[in-house]
Amino acid sequence: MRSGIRRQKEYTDFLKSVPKLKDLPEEILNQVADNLDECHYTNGEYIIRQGARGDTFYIIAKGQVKVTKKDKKTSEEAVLRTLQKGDFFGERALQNEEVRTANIVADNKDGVDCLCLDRDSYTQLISSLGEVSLRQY
Ligand code: 6JR
Repeated sequence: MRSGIRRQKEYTDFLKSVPKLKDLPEEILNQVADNLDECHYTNGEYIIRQGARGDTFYIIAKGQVKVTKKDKKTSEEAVLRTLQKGDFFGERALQNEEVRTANIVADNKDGVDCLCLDRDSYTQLISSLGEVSLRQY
């Protein structure tokens, strides 16, 4: 079994490869690493559903996801973009306590792994980073 310390080092190293997170102070990165959970999704699984309430922030550790949004008129889901390893999502519903603005669907035949952070940790450790919390699309 991996020890907690080894896992923390692995997560911290990974976080340092994420462009918008890597400049956080070491102490904050360590606290983020301490609070991360691993979440696994199968191909096609909805990680986030548009309109749902949400309390989780995600960083992709393996695979890619599709961001889709329902067209009000046609009710069809349009693909807005794909996100890949090192990209994050789910910040919007945490930022203003509103609902999820888009769907996030796992898009990798071997599945998608994310590192997940709960609302409290996000609020304490990451929300002050404008590059994450104020991201414009
Ligand atoms: N738009 C997550 C990635 C986009 C994007 C456009 C929008 C909103 P969440 O999808 O956080 O959950 O992290 O809401 O907690 O182009 N994402 N690309 N969201 N919203 C979201 C983001 C991520 C879903 C996007 C996103 C919009 C457009 C018009 C309101 C009105």
